[in-house]
Amino acid sequence: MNDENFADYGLIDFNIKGDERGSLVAFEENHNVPFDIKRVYYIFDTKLGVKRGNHAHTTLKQVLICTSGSCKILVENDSGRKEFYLDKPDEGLYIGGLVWREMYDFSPDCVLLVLASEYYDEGEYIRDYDKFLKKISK
Ligand code: T46
Repeated sequence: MNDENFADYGLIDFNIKGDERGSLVAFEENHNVPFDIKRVYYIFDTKLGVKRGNHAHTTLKQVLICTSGSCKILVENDSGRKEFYLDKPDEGLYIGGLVWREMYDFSPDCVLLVLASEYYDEGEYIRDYDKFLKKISK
C-alpha cells in the first residue's frame, strides 16, 4: 500500500504465487485485504465509451482488481482528484467510504473484480455529486 492518501484510497501490490504452470493470486481478509470481505462481484463486458460508478459510499470499503484487460478509475476526496490506470491482476486499488469514484476506458476484455466490506445496500450510496461535495466539506 503506497499512496499518501491511503486513509481514503491507495494501491495494494499482491504477491503472485508463480511456478512453471502459471500464476496465482490469493486474497485474504485482514491480511492482504484490509477489511472483512462480505461480498465479491465483478464487472465485465462493459460497452465502449461507458462510464460506471459516479457515486461515493458512506462507509463501504472496497478493493478493485483488474484481473483481465484494463480500465481507468478516477477518485476524489477532500484532497482533490486522482486517476489510476489498472491493468495488472496483482495490483488492487483500495477505496474507502467517502470517496467519489468513476470508472471508464474499459478495454473490451476488462474484468474488474471487486472485494467489498459490506453486503449490497443501495441506501448506502451517495449518487448526488453536490451532496457528496457538501459531505466532504464538513
Ligand atoms: C462501486 C463500483 C466500483 C447488485 O445487485 N449487487 C451488487 O453487489 C452490486 C455492486 C450491484 N448490484 C446491482 C445494482 C444495479 O442494478 O447491479 C446493478 C449495477 O450496479 P451499479 O450501477 O451500482 O454498478 P457500478 O459499476 O456503477 O458500481 C459498482 C458498485 O455498485 C459500486 O459500489 O464502487 O462498482
